[in-house]
Formats: sequence, C-alpha cells, structure tokens
Amino acid sequence: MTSKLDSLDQWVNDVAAMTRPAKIHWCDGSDTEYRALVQQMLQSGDLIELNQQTHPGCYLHRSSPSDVARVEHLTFVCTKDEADAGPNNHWMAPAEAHAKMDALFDGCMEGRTMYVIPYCMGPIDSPLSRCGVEITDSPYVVANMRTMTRMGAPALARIEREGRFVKGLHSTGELDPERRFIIHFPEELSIKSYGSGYGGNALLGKKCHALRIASHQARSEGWLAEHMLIVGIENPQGETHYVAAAFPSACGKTNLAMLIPPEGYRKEGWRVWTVGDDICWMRPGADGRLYAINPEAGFFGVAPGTSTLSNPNALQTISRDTIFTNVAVTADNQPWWEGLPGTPVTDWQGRPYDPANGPAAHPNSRFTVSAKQCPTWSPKAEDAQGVPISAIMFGGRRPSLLPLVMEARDWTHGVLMGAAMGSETTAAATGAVGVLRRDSMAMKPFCGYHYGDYFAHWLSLDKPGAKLPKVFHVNWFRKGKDGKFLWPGFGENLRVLEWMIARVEGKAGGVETPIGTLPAHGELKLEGLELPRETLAELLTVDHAGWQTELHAIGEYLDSFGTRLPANLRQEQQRVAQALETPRKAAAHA
Ligand code: SAT
Ligand code: MN
Repeated sequence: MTSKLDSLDQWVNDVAAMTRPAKIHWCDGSDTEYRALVQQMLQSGDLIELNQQTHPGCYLHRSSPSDVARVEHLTFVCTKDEADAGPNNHWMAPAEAHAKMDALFDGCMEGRTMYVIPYCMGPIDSPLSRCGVEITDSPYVVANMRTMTRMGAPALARIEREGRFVKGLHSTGELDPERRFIIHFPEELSIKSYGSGYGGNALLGKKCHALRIASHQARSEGWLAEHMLIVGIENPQGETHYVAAAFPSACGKTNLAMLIPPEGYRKEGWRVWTVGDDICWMRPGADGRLYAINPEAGFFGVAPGTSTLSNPNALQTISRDTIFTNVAVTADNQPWWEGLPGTPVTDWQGRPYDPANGPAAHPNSRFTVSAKQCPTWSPKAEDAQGVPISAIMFGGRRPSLLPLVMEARDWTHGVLMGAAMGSETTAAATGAVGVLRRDSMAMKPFCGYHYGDYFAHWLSLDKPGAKLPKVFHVNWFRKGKDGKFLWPGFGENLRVLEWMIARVEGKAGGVETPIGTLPAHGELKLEGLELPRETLAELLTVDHAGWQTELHAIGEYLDSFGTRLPANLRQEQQRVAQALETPRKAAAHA
C-alpha cells in the first residue's frame, strides 16, 4: 500500500533534483532545532543578538535594503482561464509561469540546505484548519514559520492522514528585484516564490497560502478566508462578543486586536481578548452563525508606532523571544523604532543613525513573535470549533467623508460597504504612500480570484437559516481642517465597539441615514474623554453632496468588474445613491 506521504516525498525529491541543495533538512519544529538554527544564523550574520538582559531571546535581522515589503506588481495568480484571476490580480498562463519559475529555481540551492517545513494553518485539531509544506533555502524563513504557524511533527502527521496540502516552494535567490516573483497556482494548490526574503513574500503560510490560495479554496468549499483581525469583547457581565475586522496592511489591526480599554471601562470590568491580528477563516456552523479561527500562531506586526500609548500589550508581547526585522538599535543594543523613548545609534541598514537618511527604523520594520506571549491572548484562540462572530467591521484610512461608524442595514448593504472600502496606501507594500485606492474587504492584494466572483460568494452566504453577523464600517483616520486626527483612536475605539455590540444586542436605537445607521445622540459613551461637541458632530456628519460623488465613484469601480459583478450589488449601490437624492436632515447629530 502506498502512503499518502508518497506524493510529498515525490515532490520533495523533484524539487531537490531541480534546486540541487547540498543537504535536505525536514523541520520537526522542536526547541533544539530552533536553537541550532539561531546559532547558525548568528554565525552567518543573518541574525544579530540584541541585548539579552533587557530582551532575552531577541534577535535582529537586517534584510537587503531593496527587500522590505510585499511586491504587488511581481505577484501573480495563475489560473487556467485568465478571466478567473480577475482585474484585481496580475495573471500569467500556468505553463509559462512554471517554466519561468523553474528556470530561476534551477540549481539555486547549490551548496545550501533545503528545509522542508510541514505546517498547519489553524489549531492542529480543528476541522477549519488546513495544512501546507513550504520548501525554502532560508533559515530565517524557517525560524519565522515556526513562530507564525503550527510547524513540525504534528502537522506532518495531519498531512499524512489527509493527503492534501498546499505546496509552497521558496528561494531567496539573489535578492535581485529584477529576478523576483511571487506566483500562485490556486487550481493546483501551489505557490512558487523567488528572490525575496520578506515576510509576505517568503513566509508562504501567511498571505500566499492563508489568503490567496485559501480564498480560492474557501469559495468552492463555502467558507471565507479574510484579511481580518479577530477580537473578543467581554462586558462586565462576563459575556463575550467576537468581532472580525478588515483593515488594509499597516492600518492598526494589531493595535485593535490588543486594545486596552479606557480606564473607566477597565474599572467597570470590560476585557478585551486577542484571537488574531491579520487573518480570519470563517465558516457557517450548524446554528447558522459564522465561526472563525485565526490560522496563524504568531504576530508579524509593524514595529514603528508600537508604543506604550498605542499598544502596551504588544510591547509586553515582544519583550522576549522575538525576531525583529529592519528596526534600529540603541547604544546598549536594544531594538528601537520611531515612537519609542530613547535614541537610536544604528539605523535599520546598520549605518550610524543620521536623520538625513530618513527614519531610523524602516517604516515597514516588523516583529515576529508567538501569540502565546500576548497578555490578552484568548484561551478560545486554540478552540477547534472557532469563535462565533457577532459583528464584522470594515475600515480604512479615510481622511474625510467616512463617518466614525455606520452600520449596514442588511448583509447585502454590508457587502457593498466592504466592496466600496478605500484607504490611503501604506509602507506595507512598495509604491507611493498616502494615495487613496479602493481595497475591497482589504483583500485587493490577497484575493486569489476574480473580485466579482468574490462579491458573489460573500452574498451567497445570506441564505435561509443563516444568522449572519451585523456589518459595520468604521473610520479612525478622519482628519480635521488642521490636518489632525479627529478621533483619539487606540483604546478609545472600545467606545465604538460597545455601541456596535449594543446594536447587535438590540440595545441601541441608532439613527437611520441613507448611508447606514449611525449612533443616535448620547449613544456613544464619551465619559472620561475630552471630545468637543463639534468634533463629535463632524465625526458623525453625513455630507450628502460628498456621498453622492462617492456613490458615483463606487458605481464606476463596481462596473470595472464587468459581467461577473453580481447584479444585486450594483442594485444595492443604486439604492443607496437614490436614498441620497431624497433630501433629508444632513447630520445624524444635529
Ligand atoms: O504581507 S505581510 O504579511 O508581510 C504584512 C502585511 O502586508 O500585512
Ligand atoms: Mn496583513
């Protein structure tokens, strides 16, 4: 009898024949293995030891200066039919892509070790989890995958049982931006990535598997793979509601997932539980509700801006056993980035710090750390059944127009809100920063198939018996005329979450407006917060003329998906546009 592992062995042999490594190492995920890898990387210079008194078990990795973010223009989805990849993806014919990549992989591991990493995305015993195997020549990738996934022997055992796994092949190659490609074959459940060592391009379990390949798989299997954090909000009565929230990269998902309640809320007994900070897999349960797991086991968070003010939980999480990438260091060898006290002496490229060279830490510098170290890590995060989702939130960086919070009137309207999402670009991807672009459900860089089909899949969840979450849109990034943020954000965001939960529980009336339901006067709890009345009014204003222009732009954007755009989504856009034509009182908060 042939074992299910034969196909894995066969693939590993084929890859070795192509890449010709000096050695093959099957990763078991053990502490001994991790320690040996770290020693080896300290010797090779891939890792630099940080101050072990202040930061035990912490190391610094400096990447090649041209390899610091995802490269969307070099990322491809290769489906048999070009139309299936959609206008939201770059496409190449599968045969052409394989030939191109195999030419790059030919002999690329000569003299190096090839690591075989069996991993599981999600709790090892969860029916919602999925396995993969990444082959890489980068020990840095192995160390990161060990933190970010359930890697090693238990994953290999599950793969042996199931037989099905995602095949990911990665080599750092020459780190030449001209010879760099991140290629997905969703129909073959496989990934080929060459020429980058950066997280989103090289840790193939993350964006490549858990979003691009998984979204494709989820569509055919009736679930959702989303770019969302998952957070549990426990009220003073001890009841917990779980919320999933989609924001583009570097818009504060990690901060929201680890939110610390304002003092008044803490005294009353509110608690916040972190389930995930980046990716959420959800599927309908027997009771019709959506149940979610975080497929990851760690955080690959943005360092700059992480401070005692913005995210003390994250700071505590990364005080030990963390790999830092592209941060600066202080005179006593502690990791440093903009937003922390103290002064850097060496910048992210290892040069003596000189403000003339820009920020000391790269704006997309990162920390990799086990989720178990997070003080607010939810015990439910390891639950094989996942957590029931009460509300879904969409949000982006919108300096104007979008109110602090609004609720969709039903699922279809919620899907429209998600599809219409826009945000200013950030340093998480190469390219201009601060440009407004549509980023439906924050999945623009990650949806592994045609956005029109994706919207249709979202709409299809609304079927008899479904008890879907309420859908909200939030905007923490609204700016006043002086260019300053109107809303304080961070822990204060709990005030908005509390209102959302009150809506879920039917305890807040809200005010209906053409764009959705907004908090009625007095419904947002503002005790202990100095927020001028006018500022609140501005945060909750519905600017009819501005919204009419916005709805027009949304209509044009939806039309760009052609015949695959579900007709009822376009009708929903028209419904909202029409509602805006009807004159009514402009402000929810007069
Ligand atoms: O793509 S990464 O996972 O490296 C970071 C992000 O963009 O969310
Ligand atoms: Mn992300």
